[in-house]
Amino acid sequence: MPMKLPFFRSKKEAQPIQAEELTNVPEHVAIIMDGNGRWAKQRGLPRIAGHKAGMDVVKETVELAIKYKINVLTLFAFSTENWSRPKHEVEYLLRLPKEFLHIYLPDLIKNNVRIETIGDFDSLPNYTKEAVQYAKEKTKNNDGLLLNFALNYGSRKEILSAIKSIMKDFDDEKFSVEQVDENLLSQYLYTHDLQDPDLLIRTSGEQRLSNFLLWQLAYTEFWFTDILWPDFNEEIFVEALMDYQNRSRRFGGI
Ligand code: V07
Repeated sequence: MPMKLPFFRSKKEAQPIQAEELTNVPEHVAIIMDGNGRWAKQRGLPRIAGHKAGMDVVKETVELAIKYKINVLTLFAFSTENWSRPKHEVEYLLRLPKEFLHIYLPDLIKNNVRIETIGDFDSLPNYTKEAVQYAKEKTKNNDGLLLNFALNYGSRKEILSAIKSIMKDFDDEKFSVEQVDENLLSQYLYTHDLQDPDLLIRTSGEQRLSNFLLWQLAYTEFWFTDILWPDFNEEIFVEALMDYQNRSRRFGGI
């Protein structure tokens, strides 16, 4: 018999599992929010309708992360590969940060959320940069959930740019070859002051990393679901958290 704990204890009670009942919650959860286009297609809607629906699920997921006492939530919002999509889709996607913040920033501030990004920020359009920079500034002293958006992010690019910076600093005699170790390289990544993710979630049935956090996910638990991102909800999230809890319990038992 599979030992799968239900989100609801029993149909009769229909009492959701309390946040306090989850132990060993991952401190840092990273999510590849896939399946927005497919969700729209299934409804005969344009792809951008899926992105919009996905945006609202981001806000719901932030609330869940707070409820379940997660410290860091890293969301893959825009990859360096996304530039090759049709121009109107790219433009729509890159307007979403501003739209999201217009609607939700006051609430995020109220909830003590700090907003950060990883990725090639400078190459983003001004309308994206300005809105996100404003939000970072407004939330920089908050010490609740760290909401970290991967924006124009690509892991190989990140590692390459780290290597280039390391070589420059080596040229400037800041350290010797012997001092180049994992810790030093980590300090040159976008994630330099972030702990590595404990749990990676990818929606929509794809089971690959798609150039996301290749270095940082070395020891991370992976969790995949066929659910499309706009359908992601508390029940699915709790299932992922419980699977993580069970894996870490087994791991701890050895
Ligand atoms: C985007 C919605 C979620 C599904 C995946 C693709 C579409 C929220 C943001 C965002 C980013 C930075 C920020 C505030 C909000 C976002 C993009 C796409 C590019 F500071 N959702 N979302 N950014 N989607």
